[in-house]
Amino acid sequence: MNISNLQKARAAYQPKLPKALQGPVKAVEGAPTQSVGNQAEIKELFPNTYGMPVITFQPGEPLALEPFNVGIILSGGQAPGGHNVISGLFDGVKSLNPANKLYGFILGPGGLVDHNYMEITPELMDQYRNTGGFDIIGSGRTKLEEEDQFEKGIQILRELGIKALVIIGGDDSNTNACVLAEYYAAKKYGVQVIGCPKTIDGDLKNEQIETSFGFDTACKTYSELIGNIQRDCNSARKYWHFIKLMGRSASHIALECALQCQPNICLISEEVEAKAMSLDDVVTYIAKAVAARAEEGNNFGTVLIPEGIIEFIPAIKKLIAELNDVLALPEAQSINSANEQLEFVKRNLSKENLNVFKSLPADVAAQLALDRDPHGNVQVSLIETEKLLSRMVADKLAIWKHKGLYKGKFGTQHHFFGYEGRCAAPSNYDADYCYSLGYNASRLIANGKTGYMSVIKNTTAPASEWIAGGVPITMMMNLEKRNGKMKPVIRKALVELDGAPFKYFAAHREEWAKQTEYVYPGPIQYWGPSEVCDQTTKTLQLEQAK
Ligand code: FBP
Repeated sequence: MNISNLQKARAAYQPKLPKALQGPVKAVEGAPTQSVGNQAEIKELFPNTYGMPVITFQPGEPLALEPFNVGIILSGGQAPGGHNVISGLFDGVKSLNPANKLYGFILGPGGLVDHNYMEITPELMDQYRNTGGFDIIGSGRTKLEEEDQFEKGIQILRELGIKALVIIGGDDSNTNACVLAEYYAAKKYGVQVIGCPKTIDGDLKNEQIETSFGFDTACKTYSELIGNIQRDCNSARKYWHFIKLMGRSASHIALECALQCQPNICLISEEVEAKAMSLDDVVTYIAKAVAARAEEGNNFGTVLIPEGIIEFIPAIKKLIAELNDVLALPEAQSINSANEQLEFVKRNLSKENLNVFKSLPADVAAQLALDRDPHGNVQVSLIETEKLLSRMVADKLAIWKHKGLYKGKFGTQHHFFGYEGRCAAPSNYDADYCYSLGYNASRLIANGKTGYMSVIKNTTAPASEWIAGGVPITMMMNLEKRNGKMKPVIRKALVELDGAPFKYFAAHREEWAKQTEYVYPGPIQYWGPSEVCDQTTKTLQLEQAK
């Protein structure tokens, strides 16, 4: 493998661990827990893993353990720091007994089912410490939900002598981890399953999980790019830049980038829904800001757009809900051309939703009617909302110009940032956080836990003061409709409109819209002053401010 100088230097970085994980631990148990919703139903579905206590690790005595092997799976979209979760787990498992082995299942959960695996040796591990990407074993989106998948899994786990499986994923993958933990516990197979909170989207968080890993690095990477665009924009003063940002349904990434870069406009999907805005309302909001800046002679600016916005426009949300049901109908399963699918959808939609469907630009309507990802999500990253909105704003401005209400110029550029940040070299925060999450998972395994997610808290404090432990995954669950059926799932965390990050943004956005108060964050720094290298996201700082 050819190695860059940055990677060589970064390989020598020793990630920090919370004090409690620096030696042997003891698990301190809290009170029994409940799920966030549908308690009776979730309890019935998870009789063996429901109600377990939250665990906190404190310094303790060494455990006398027989050697054991562990398996690891990377699931879903890439997020910076995945390799450090693996290196933390590797070092943690080896610290318990150097004879312990770690096996990686290749290309996601499918690797477990298809018995596709490799041993993570010390030499292999050393090539990937503190690097971005998931390429050490690859990732995939196979959904683990069928008994025959679990049974195929147990065959290979037994063959390799694996006592515990760690699944690194977002809300959907951790939901699957919980279902698997429950199944193996019910069958008394003696294999533990531990989850780990990953996703750049930042929507796997709650009272127990401060942030999902990768959000920090991805947002800093996008903010560097947005800052560069804003500097170009403020130099040439001739374009409006429409920038779509990944994040699936939640607008956490767009909000964090807005807090870092102070763009002229940032849309927040959750607000669009709360205010019941139509597509035309959103377009008018942008067009008014463009016109107001033109009045001051500023025919340039930046607009941040969360990729899931279209799903939050109430009329379109209703349409998507019905489309999901229609696409889950048995007759839809044998359709094999996009055109046929489009016609099928049109035949089966209610009149009201059909009208909304027909009112959408053809490319957007077609995308909404296509297949969902394996977890039932609309593939919003494929909808070119940045182009759609800029086209509609241009049309509106043209009408206003005709009526003499607008005299500016409206030149546009379009960008979509998502894949650019998902495999970036982890920031110091993500390098330490991920290593700690992995190391901590080894302690949950050593303490015999299953159905838990590895959690590290208090992460705005120095790493030595971070709090390590585990949270039962059932505690985060409720019932939601997926692929036409009610299913137990981890509740997604959307942007809270009464939360500190949104309130800070809302208090400043009018000024940012009118003035040019751009901030240019620059690239992630790994060495240098702590205020440059070790800052957490603004979202976390505002949320955790006492
Ligand atoms: P996860 O939810 O699996 O972490 O993936 C997040 C994400 O990056 C979203 O922001 C985006 O919508 C989606 O993955 C894109 O999926 P794909 O990698 O399959 O194109």
